[in-house]
Amino acid sequence: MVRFLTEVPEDHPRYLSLKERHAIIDGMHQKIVAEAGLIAHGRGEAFDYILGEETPAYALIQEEAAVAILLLAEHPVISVNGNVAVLCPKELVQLAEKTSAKLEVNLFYRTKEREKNIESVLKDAGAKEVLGVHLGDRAKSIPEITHKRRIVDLNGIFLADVVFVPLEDGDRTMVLRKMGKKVISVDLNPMSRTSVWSNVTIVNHVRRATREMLDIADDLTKKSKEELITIIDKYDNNNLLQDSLRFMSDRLIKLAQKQLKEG
Ligand code: PTJ
Repeated sequence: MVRFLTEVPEDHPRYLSLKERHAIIDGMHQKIVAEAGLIAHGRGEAFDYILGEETPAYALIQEEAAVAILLLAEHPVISVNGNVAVLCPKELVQLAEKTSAKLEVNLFYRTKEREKNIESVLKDAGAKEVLGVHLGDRAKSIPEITHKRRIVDLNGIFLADVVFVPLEDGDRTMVLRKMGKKVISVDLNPMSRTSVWSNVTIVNHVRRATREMLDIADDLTKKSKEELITIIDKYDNNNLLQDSLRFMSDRLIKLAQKQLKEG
């Protein structure tokens, strides 16, 4: 469990954002989050500010397609890094339960210490099984990747047909696609390599996205296989990425007009 060390005054106008920022900093001190995770979080914050820190309508369509793919998968795996272990561990564990997915720790800045710490965070959040740790003979290597994200679990990402990668750096997404796997990502930056290469890109804050996916999963588990296939067939990731960029640019124009009137 992450110990929250920094007190944030509840009456602060940006309480939630500050609380989250300090959770990431505390997570770094406790060797859960990588140092670069702070920079990645800051980049995400900037994009979320443009979204107005709310889920736009297009993201709900992306999230629905993502859940449909997870529910139809034979071996779905949720890949967990340091940032998401701090931001939404319970949501990830529950999503894994609802979609029969496995949880696997997969790190860019992989150390044994961080692996074990993230495993503990997930177990504290209710996970019964965590792959990607204590690998031994189960360690497999993804071809073409030279950094440590290449190390995957034989029973997890290696075998998976669908991999959910909340918060990612792009090159693995491309290689996973080349290996014939479907990739679902969450990235507030719709222009990142991960966003462009994923089968389904959710352009939303990972905490909001995973929470909403839990409700969507409750809804979609009541649907037939054919209905889930229809959701996926109708889905066009490229169109939705364009919608997300349009949403952001419209927001910026509206903000500029407001500023002009008020200023
Ligand atoms: O824990 P590790 O060792 O696996 O390392 C994880 C990090 C995040 C450091 C590593 O994957 C990394 O360097 O990622 P990047 O290349 O900085 O990409 C992170 C992407 O996530 C950026 O495009 C950010 O805009 C986006 N992002 C950051 N915070 C959020 C986010 N997207 C959704 N929700 C967020 N809260």
